[in-house]
Parts: sequence; C-alpha cells; structure tokens
Amino acid sequence: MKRRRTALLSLTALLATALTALPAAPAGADEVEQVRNGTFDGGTEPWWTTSNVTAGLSEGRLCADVPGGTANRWDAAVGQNDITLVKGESYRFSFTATGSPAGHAVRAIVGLSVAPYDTYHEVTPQLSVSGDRYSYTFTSPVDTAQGQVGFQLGGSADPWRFCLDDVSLLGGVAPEPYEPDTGPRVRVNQVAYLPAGPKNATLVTDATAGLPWQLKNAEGTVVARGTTVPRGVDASSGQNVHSIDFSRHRTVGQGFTLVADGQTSRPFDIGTRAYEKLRLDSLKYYYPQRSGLAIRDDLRPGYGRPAGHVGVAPNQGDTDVPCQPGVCDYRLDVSGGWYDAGDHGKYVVNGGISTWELLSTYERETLARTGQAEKLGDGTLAIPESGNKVPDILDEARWELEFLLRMQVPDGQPLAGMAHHKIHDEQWTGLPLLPSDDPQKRELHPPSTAATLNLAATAAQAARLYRPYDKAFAAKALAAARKAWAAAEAHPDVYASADDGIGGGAYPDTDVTDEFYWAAAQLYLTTGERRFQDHVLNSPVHTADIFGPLGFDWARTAAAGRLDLATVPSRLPGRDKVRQSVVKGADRYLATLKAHPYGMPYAPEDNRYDWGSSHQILNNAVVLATAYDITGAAKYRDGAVQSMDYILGRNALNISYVTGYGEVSAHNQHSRWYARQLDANLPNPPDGTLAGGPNSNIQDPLAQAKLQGCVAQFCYIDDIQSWSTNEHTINWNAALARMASFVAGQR
Ligand code: 9MR
Repeated sequence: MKRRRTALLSLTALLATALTALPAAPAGADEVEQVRNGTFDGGTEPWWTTSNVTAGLSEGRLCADVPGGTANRWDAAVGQNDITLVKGESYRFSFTATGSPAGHAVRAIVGLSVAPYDTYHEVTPQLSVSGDRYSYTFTSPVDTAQGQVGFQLGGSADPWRFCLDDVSLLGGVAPEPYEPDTGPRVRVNQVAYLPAGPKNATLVTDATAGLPWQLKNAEGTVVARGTTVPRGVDASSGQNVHSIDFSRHRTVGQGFTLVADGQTSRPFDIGTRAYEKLRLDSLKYYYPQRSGLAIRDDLRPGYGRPAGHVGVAPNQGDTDVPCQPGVCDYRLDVSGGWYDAGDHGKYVVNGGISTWELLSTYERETLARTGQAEKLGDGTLAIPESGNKVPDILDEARWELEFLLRMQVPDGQPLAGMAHHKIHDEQWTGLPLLPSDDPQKRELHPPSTAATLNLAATAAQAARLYRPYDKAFAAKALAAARKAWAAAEAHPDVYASADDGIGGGAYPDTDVTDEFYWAAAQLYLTTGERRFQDHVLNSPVHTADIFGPLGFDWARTAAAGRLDLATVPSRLPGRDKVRQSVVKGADRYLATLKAHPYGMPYAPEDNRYDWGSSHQILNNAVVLATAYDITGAAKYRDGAVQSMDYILGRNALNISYVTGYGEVSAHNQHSRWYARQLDANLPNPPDGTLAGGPNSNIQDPLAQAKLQGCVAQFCYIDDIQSWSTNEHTINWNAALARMASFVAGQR
C-alpha cells in the first residue's frame, strides 16, 4: 500500500439517501476472465515466483515451497503480470488455497506490477491445511495494462508449503455496493454522559412528527421519558432525524439505553470515570509511537516491539541521515521523536502542533479553574520516565521536542538555525512493516520557514513549562527557539514543495503568517520581550477572525498563538480583546452546534468534511472549552462536553472514532504496525487511538471503491487500507487528549 496524492473527486450534492449504489453493470453480461491458466491444467505458465520459492504442479494445482527467515510478505511470492484493469469496472477475485503447517497466511493482492506497487485490492486470509475457497469483489480505481495478481508468502520464520488452484479475476461483474452496518437508529454517545452535563441523542426516522422516547437503566426500568423533536433532513448525513434531550436525568450508572421508534440504542454510562481513563489512554498513545527506542511490553502489554530507526540494519537511519541529493552535504543524528502516524515519517510541521497541543493540555490544567494538573503528574502514563518526579505528559512531549531540536540546521551551514521540514523513507513502504524492519534509505528534506517556526513556537513554550523541572533543558530550548526565530526572519518565505510527497507526506504550507504569529506569541509569553510583543500586535493575524468552520490544525496554527495569549498570564496590551475574540469564535461554534441535529460544532462549507475531520471537531470544541475557562459560562462548557458525543458514537455511522471506547469503535486504523487486519499476530491500535474520520475527498483507492458518492458523515470506512479516512496521527490524538482532559475535569 502506497500513499499518493490523487485528484479530488467531485462529490454529488446532498442526496436523500446516504450512499448511492455504484452504477450497476448488468450481471453476467460481459464477464471476462483476466487471469491466464488459473487452473494450472497445462503447467504453471505464465505464473512466476521469486527466486527463493520452488514451485511446481501437484495434483493439478500449483504448490510452492516457501523458505523461512524472510522479513516481509513480498520477499517470497507467486504471481502473474500483464493483467489489464479498467477504471470503474468491478472484478471478482477468487482462488482456492491451502497452507501447511496450519497457521500461515497469504497476502493476496491485485495491484500494480511496477513501482510504486499500489494495491487495489488485498486480503490476508489465514490458510487451512484442508483448503478453502476465497472470493472478493472490488472496483478498480485505475486503468492499467500493468496489473498483477500476486500471492505474497514471506515473513515466516519457518518454511512452509502453499498450494493454489482455480485462480480467477473476472471483470465486468456487478459491483457489490458497500452498506455500512449502522445498527440501531437511536444514536448516542456510546461511552458516557456527564451526570450534570448535557445529554442528547439523535434518532434516524422517516417520521415527521415527534415520537415518544424512554430512558432505561441497566435493569430495563424506564427512568425518564419524553418526546423527540423533529429536525428535518440533516445535511451532513442526508438522513431525516429527530433529536432527544434527556439532560434532566442526572443519576449515575452503567448500561443505560434510550428507546424510540421501536429501536434501542447501544448502551452507555452516566458518569465521569470513562473520561478519566480516556484522558490517560489518549496520552498513552504516544509512547508506542516513539521512534528510537524499544517499546517495553511490561509497560504496554501486547505492544512491545524492537527499537525503530536506531541505525541497525535493515534500517538505514536515523542516527546519521544525509539530505536528499543536492539539499545539503552534512548528515544529522535525528533519532527519536514520534512516528507521525501509520507511516514511519517524522515531520517537524505536524510534530510542532502535536507538541503544542500536549504542552497546552498540561498548561491549561495548571491555569484553569477546573484544571487538574496533578492528574497528568509523574507516574500517570506508564512510560519509562515514570518516577522521575517530572509530570509524565512533559516527559512524553520532551521525546518529540528533543527530536525537533535535532532537526535544526547546524551552525556554520548556509541556513543555520532553520529546521528541516521532515525526514522519511525514500519510497513509500508496504503494510504491515514494523519500524525496525523498514529497509528504506532515510533522507532529510529541505528546511522550510514553516518547520523553523514550529520549532521556535514549541521550544519557546517548552522553555517556560520545563523550567521548574530542568533549567538546563529550558535554557537550551529557549536558545534554540531564538535562533529559529532569527533564521525564520532572515528566510521568511522558504516553502516546502507540495510535490515532495514520495515516501512521506508533503505537509506543504505557503502561508506562514500564522506560524510567525504563533511563534511570536510563544516567545512573548515566555520572555515578555518587547520585540515579540511588537510582532504579535503588528501581525494581521492578531485581529483576524481565525475561528473558521474547519478550525485549526497543522497548517492553520493561529489559534495555537491566540488561545495561549488569551489564557497564559501576560501584560500584553489589549489582552481583554484577545480573550473576547476567543469567546466570539466560541459563540459561532455554539450556534453551529445548536443548529446541528447531531449536535456538533462542525459544518464545513459545501458539506465537505476535511481530512482528519474528527480532530477538527475536537479542536473546535477546544475553542468552546477555552471560552468556558475565560468566562465561566456554563453554555460553553456544555458545548465543549457535548462535542464528545459525536466522536463517541452519536453520528450517522453509529461508530465511536476512538479505539476501545463504545460498543462499536474504530479499530482498523491505517498503520504499518497496528496491522491486525492484515496479520493476526499484530495488534490493533491501543485503546484511546482516534481515527481520522469522514473525509469527503476520499483520496485512497479503497475508499474510492467503497464510498463513491458518499455524503459527508458517510465518507468513512474502518479499513486499514483507507488511509484518507482512517489513519491515526500524533496531531489528531493531541486534540483528543486535550478534550478528554477538559471533560474529565467537569461533572
Ligand atoms: O493530515 C494531513 C492532511 O491534512 C493532508 O491533507 C494530507 C495530504 O498532505 O496529509 C495528512 O497527513 C498525513 C501525512 O502527510 C503523512 N503521515 C500521515 C498523515 C495523516 O494521514
């Protein structure tokens, strides 16, 4: 599986039904076999094998002796090339296979036989000794004459035997429209409502008049009742819906259900405990994302793995990494840091906003009326540093900060003080692949102004937060921040190329006025110095309306300055106005939430959900939470708390986007090492991992095949191949941690 940028797909306008079926081909009309000699009648031509596999005919089948001791699935394979695939056409891929001894799996793919080896359909069934028939239907996202049917057999420590028969790739079959299983039509927060908090649900129904609802406790006793409020057709789902408000019920308990229109919701709790756990789980996510050290199984049972990228073969990095050709002639030790997401890349832009949001989660807990900094203290996150008397959240963020500092161009070089935009593999790698097994060359990409300002902002913030615990580190961070700031001022318009997306994400950004503002704000809050204050006050960003529908993220970082200027004590002239601007932004998110039948502060233009929509919703909720911290007004607190309902199940798909939270939760996020969907020996992501969520642009082939024509909330599939709707990342989990921590402090 490789990630590529693909042209945006046009979305059909709002549809009355949620998903359109793919255009139906007349079944059986012109079904055409694409595989030659799939029955192995006259021999094994034109099938090929990798040189380490010995294959031959056995009882009319192809049988292959697979060697042990290979690392990757594709290190041992059988396949057939020169397969023609037609874009938009559906294919039935089927075969019969055995594996002995039992327990071995085959990765069966239909993909590209040449670089970048994209796969258009892949499955990894566990084989039996007696044999099974496998059959799958998919739609090709491309036109190619260089297709391949491949059976990848590598990755086993021991040798085994694979036999194959009746391989078929039938073109022109009827597509199988994807119908998500959305369960009961009463949609609730499947985790927990706060006892004194808002309690809202959504009913999907054709009814146009109000219907009776009942709240039942775990024993099935009705404890509250009322009438639903018809809300008409919801634009974000295309569904006719009603809303239900049961906020008046405040009794704590487990296993409540909501009943309406003959449907019983998934169960939920009323209480705070789940949020205490989520606050920690969402932060515990980071330790196994760490590059550069072995993950201890005693600290994360089931997640132990060898250190990735410590300069040990087959890794080619990260302790001594060259630049891309022509970019520089030095090498850097850029080990450590967090892997960005499901890939092995490490990006300063994105590392920065993630670090800010963790540091700000902590800082907010130290400053706000309802803050509970002690809940994030030493010993709370089960990390190697637990017990060192430093709050664990600071220890975790420091792992990334140390990496960000290493990405700074050394003194004496032409761009000294700037930060390299990113470091990652030369080519995209396939799935699954443990960090320690990544064989690709690693390269530093050119410095950028945006990366330099990410470094300046986070290192400056670090300087004030780590001072009580480690003065030397605080001083080092501040010196690096000043140096980065000066370098950015000297090189204010060095942009990362949008085309630099091979082997890693591009993270392009050609407007860095917001990054300048963010960095100046952090430098000012830490030093109080006049020149940083002047930059803040003179920046057009300072008074701009920055709280738009998509909120803030790695590319739109103004809020990371504004929210802190509004809440971290300082003598900034006009600070009251800054605080008011946050409240004004929150008022708008509150209005969006109130108008939304699913009760969330998110209504993007043209109903187009963006990449990582779940974290955008959470970040809009952060603005509401900050308005509560500023004003103490309950309506902002309630809005922030209520935003969690969507994330945890009150949505069109009836799914919680947080792994392990709620009866049905996302658990197949795109990842090279949490790849259980592809390899039963690997884990799913840990509890508390946020999925990117609906993305109207569905850039990946799997989503394009399954979700064509989807309406906003429906543009999501919990499949490991859907990297554009279902990845996990360090910046998205930071938004979850920030909100979980806020909600855990409310009652
Ligand atoms: O989250 C990023 C999204 O905003 C961009 O539109 C997209 C394309 O540039 O990239 C996303 O980030 C991915 C990054 O490029 C590589 N690591 C995984 C990230 C999440 O999918």
